Amino acid sequence: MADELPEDSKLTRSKRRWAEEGRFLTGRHLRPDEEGLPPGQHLVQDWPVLDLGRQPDIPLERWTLRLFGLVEQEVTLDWTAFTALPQAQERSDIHCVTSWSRYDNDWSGVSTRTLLELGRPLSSATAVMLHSHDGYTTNLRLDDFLAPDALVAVRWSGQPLARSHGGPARLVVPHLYFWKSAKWLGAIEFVADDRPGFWESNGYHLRGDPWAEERYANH
Ligand SMILES: Nc1nc2c(c(=O)[nH]1)N[C@H]1C(S)=C(S)[C@@H](COP(=O)(O)O)O[C@H]1N2
Ligand SMILES: [Mo]
Repeated sequence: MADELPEDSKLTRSKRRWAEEGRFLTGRHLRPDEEGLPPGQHLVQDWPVLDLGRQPDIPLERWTLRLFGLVEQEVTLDWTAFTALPQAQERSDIHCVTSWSRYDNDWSGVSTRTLLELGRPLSSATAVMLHSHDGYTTNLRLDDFLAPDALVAVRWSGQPLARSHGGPARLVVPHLYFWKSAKWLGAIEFVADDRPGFWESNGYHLRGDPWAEERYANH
């Protein structure tokens, strides 16, 4: 399913270095203020694109989403089956670990709770690993994955989600840094242990709560 990871881009190398240096850390979560943004974040009006240097092209007729791992029954949804599921709408903010935030993004798609009912994970499943078509992976605790405003989004601002932003379908988990929101999502693996994905193996925090400045593994 997932392709090989691309060669490291300049951005990927910079982000690895920022994790080593502890770039953007303020320590301000220890003395919260009234700004309305997580510490060390600034607001942008545009919407930056971040990826590993490859934006896979997945035609809708070949698109699938697979639920596997510690589940009662493995499920593979095609586009028709996925879009026939109850559609959720959520407005939420984006907080990228590279320090930009963007308010009021209107997403629609399928709630992660709806997907859970289909996948029926075993009680031994405590976390998920997300697998994307560019070879990217990221991990989430099951409770974070199932946050009430988390969804697999196929539309943004009423339009089909652009390929550059992870279309046809991406995860959106707004209460964590945006690297947890896997673009070009292909599979959700239910697992027993919360193990690191791509950025979590490259200096970034296992969980990534922006309000607690959980940017890096070692700072
Ligand atoms: N498949 C995949 N998902 C990904 C990434 C990636 O490189 N590949 N980058 C992550 C990072 S670091 C960020 S900040 C956001 C960027 O999403 P955007 O390009 O829509 O702003 O996607 C996240 N999800
Ligand atoms: Mo990011």
